[in-house]
Amino acid sequence: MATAPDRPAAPTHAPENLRQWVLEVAARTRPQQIHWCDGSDAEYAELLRRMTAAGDLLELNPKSFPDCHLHRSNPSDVARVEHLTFVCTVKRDDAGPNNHWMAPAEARQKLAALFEGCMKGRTMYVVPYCMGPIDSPYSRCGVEITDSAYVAANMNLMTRMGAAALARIARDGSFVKGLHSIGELDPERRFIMHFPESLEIQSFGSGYGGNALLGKKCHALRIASWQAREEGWLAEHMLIVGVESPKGETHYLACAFPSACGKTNLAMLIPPASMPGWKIWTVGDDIAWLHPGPDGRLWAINPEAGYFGVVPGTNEKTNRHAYEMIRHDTIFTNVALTADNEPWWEGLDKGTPKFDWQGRPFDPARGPAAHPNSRFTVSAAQNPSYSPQADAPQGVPITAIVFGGRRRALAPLVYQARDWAHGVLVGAGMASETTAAATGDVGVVRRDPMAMKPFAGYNFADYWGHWLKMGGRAKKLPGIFHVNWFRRDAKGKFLWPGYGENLRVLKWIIDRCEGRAPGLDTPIGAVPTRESLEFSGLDIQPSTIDELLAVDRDAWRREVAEIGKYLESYGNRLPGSLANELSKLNSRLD
Ligand code: GTP
Ligand code: SPV
Ligand code: MN
Repeated sequence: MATAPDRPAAPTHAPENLRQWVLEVAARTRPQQIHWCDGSDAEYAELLRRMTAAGDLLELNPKSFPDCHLHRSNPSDVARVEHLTFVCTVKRDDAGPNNHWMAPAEARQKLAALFEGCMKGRTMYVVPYCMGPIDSPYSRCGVEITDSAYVAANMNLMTRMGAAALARIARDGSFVKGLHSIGELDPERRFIMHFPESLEIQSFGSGYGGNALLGKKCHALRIASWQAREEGWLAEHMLIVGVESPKGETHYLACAFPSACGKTNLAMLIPPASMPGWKIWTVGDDIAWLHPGPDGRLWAINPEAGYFGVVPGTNEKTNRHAYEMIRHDTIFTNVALTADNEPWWEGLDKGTPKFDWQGRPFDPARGPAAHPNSRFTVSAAQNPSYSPQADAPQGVPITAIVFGGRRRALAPLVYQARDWAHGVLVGAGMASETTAAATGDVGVVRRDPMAMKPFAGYNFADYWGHWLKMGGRAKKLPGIFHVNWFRRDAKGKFLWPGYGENLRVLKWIIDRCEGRAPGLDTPIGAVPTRESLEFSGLDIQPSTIDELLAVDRDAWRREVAEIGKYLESYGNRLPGSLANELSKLNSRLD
């Protein structure tokens, strides 16, 4: 329902603190009308209809892509902006060297000026959402106020949004306050600010992804990681996947890879034909909230209800389920178009682009047709491998935690940490080549601890300390592993086929956790013996396998020196036991 700002027809069960906040925001931003989202299908259809009429969405070919739409974002607004993302804590050190920091008072003042009257002539959407299954004790709610219909529609797909969330907010009494305006989409007037101490987010000047869909990175990672430390759990940039063996034994893995490094693909993996009987169940593709359960294991829920996934590279061979899933009821952002009004992207393997992602006639001289960070938004329920456990209030028990990065050299295909504390060091020492998911250079190796560099809402030193403590909280800890699907040969070709074939590595990981597979001890951890990895049906040279599993001591000594320097930059807040793990690794390498 949309009403004039002085008469916001709040639903009857909207709690008083929420009504007050909505009125306060409306008084400052002065929208033409207020719409309280109820999350219904009719509302979603109406949002899309309105955006299409306004030219913000293009309807795609209704025969081949029914109920699919294309959104072209502002060309200066195509990815997360890490340099404009701030954690505003009272004490600078609480945000840590890993975050941009601004004093809360200064940030509020800056934002107040930007938000003043910014919604004039626009509709203000009030979006109540629940991160996690509605009836899970682990779920947390928030409300995003936004002047973007695109954001409201995306939040419908990405979260449990609307009436049920509002009812839970009324029950819980508290919620994360997220305020968002696209402003003028001016990169010079763009800020993504977090106030973890008061559970607030304010985002101005971007309509894209993690900058604007505040339930995702802002709430479920930055704010939630802060709450998780206070309350004794973990909020992580991890997919959650169930791996069912031909014998019917299912194990759940939680895997942290940096942005655009293969989480969605691994979460929806299609087993290779040579591994019949294996099944993959997707619980989540981007974020995991992990809690110690009564049985002493770590249990994970996916706070999200949809996928905001990388489009380029998706085809029938790499990810058949994703390919099928995005053929209906999907919002595409920044893909190219064919003459038949079908979406097109690099790696699609069929069709030709007529218009690029900016709607210009495609000219290869201007770069790729689809933006490298073009995305699909789709409800998780459309995933053919969606796990029946994905809505379980208690989550799923985690057998292994897997870290991974995009490293053309050095990191072997897979290795296992010796124990939890060593595993925390493996995570803290992660590095990966940067991708198009954030603005800035692509392909530069940077440190990205636990794949959380852009997402940890507090000082990494404290975060590692919290991880180490979690080792004492859960009595049956998952094994910790590191993988790298992205090793390359001298010509720049990937050494490992990746995608579905990654199941071979997951199988070894599970077998290790179950005490069923041999490993070869190396200074950095255990790697598979050649016999313990399942290679039948895979066309790969034994020399390539050896290269993929090799641990080059000299190169690792240099790496560990780099890791040491990085960890030292956290000063005396760095946990002593992490420094201790590092020196143990150093002596193993000597
Ligand atoms: P975010 O949504 O940004 O967090 O990314 P993500 O980690 O979910 O990455 P995603 O699965 O979307 O993959 C990103 C890119 O890596 C896509 O272009 C994929 O096609 C490619 N990719 C995924 N898995 C593999 C793999 O095993 N090998 C290779 N070579 N490429 C892969
Ligand atoms: C990522 O960058 O890790 C994403 C996409 O998952 S965004 O929602 O834009 O952050
Ligand atoms: Mn992500």
